Amino acid sequence: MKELQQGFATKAVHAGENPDFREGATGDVVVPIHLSTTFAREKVNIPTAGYEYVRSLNPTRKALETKLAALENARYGLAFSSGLAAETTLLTALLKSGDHIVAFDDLYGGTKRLFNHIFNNYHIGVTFVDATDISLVENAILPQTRLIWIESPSNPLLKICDIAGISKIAAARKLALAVDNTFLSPYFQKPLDLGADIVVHSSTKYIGGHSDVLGGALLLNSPDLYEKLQYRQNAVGAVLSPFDSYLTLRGVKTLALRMEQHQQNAFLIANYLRQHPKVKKVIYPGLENHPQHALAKAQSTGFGGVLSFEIAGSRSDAEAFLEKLHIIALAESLGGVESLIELPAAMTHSSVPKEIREQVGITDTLIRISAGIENINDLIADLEQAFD
Ligand code: P1T
Repeated sequence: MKELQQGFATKAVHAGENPDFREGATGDVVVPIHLSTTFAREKVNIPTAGYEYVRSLNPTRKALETKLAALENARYGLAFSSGLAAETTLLTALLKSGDHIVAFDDLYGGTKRLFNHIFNNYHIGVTFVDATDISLVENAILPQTRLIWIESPSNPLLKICDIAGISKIAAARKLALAVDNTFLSPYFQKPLDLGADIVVHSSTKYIGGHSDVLGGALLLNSPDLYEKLQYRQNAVGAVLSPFDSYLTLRGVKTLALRMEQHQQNAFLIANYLRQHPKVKKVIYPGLENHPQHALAKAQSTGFGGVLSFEIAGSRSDAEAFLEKLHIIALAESLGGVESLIELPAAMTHSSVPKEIREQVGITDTLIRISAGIENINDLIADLEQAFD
């Protein structure tokens, strides 16, 4: 099958899962879950079809890695046991003691925790900047900087940064640019096409899509970096299990359909919230009043399914509102078929100190919604009764 000419939805279904018609094979339409932890060989020095031991290579995980690479227009893909496992493995491949990272000041709280409380112990420094302003990124680069790390849209403030612009700075200074593409998924944005070096995913979110599997992925084009990452993926060992690879493969097949519905519901919720007297501010890149709306439109093919808003009142008003919802689940995470809502200050970003949260704009009344694919009337009715 010629994969390069195929459309996104076709690749989501077929890439990495071409039926095997060779003698002895069964022509499975769906890649089986290969549970065997080890692979026998006939000759001491020749692993059968390249397979030796499950941590280094597994056929189900390989199929997922091939599919995700196809979706991100990447040459190579690697699947990990979580988004943070992918991030950790990448950081070990790119950095050594004494190196420095320039990172967006609005990132998933767990990523900040990884930089500030784990990698700092290995003398790896980080400077956080508002990456919506490219000059701040450039000015933060030190002689020992090796990596620029961004999310766009960012979590939870949905800020957008200029991926192509930052990739030019990274290339000119010979730095690696990693873009966490979790919020838009490859359906709406392809950072490698915009010049990024590595795409990072928490596949726990839209890629898995059903809130039932934890995973992470790295997608890239450089053969040298791929070799380094493969080595570390095996050496560190944070690989995606065969069963979780299967669940993710199953989930990602409907990514195109789901993303359209997530986005449609996010738009309708954003417009509903915008006119509500108890809402102070709605943040959604699809709204024309979003400060980087034009940039979002130019570098992505959609705005995604996550939005945030400021509820009028105090933190206890925000908590009372959240606790009254029936359909929309009060839960961390995002990107599943079910709508989720959360209070970043108390939940996903509680590991970020309060003064830093306030500096970047994560107030105690900021609420984040991951719009699911349910009937929109039911979602709006649920919000309405919680406001009342
Ligand atoms: O949870 P895990 O699969 O390890 O992925 C971490 C991660 C990485 N990058 C982004 C942008 C993320 O949003 C996450 C995880 N985020 C949540 C759990 C959340 O509710 O925001």
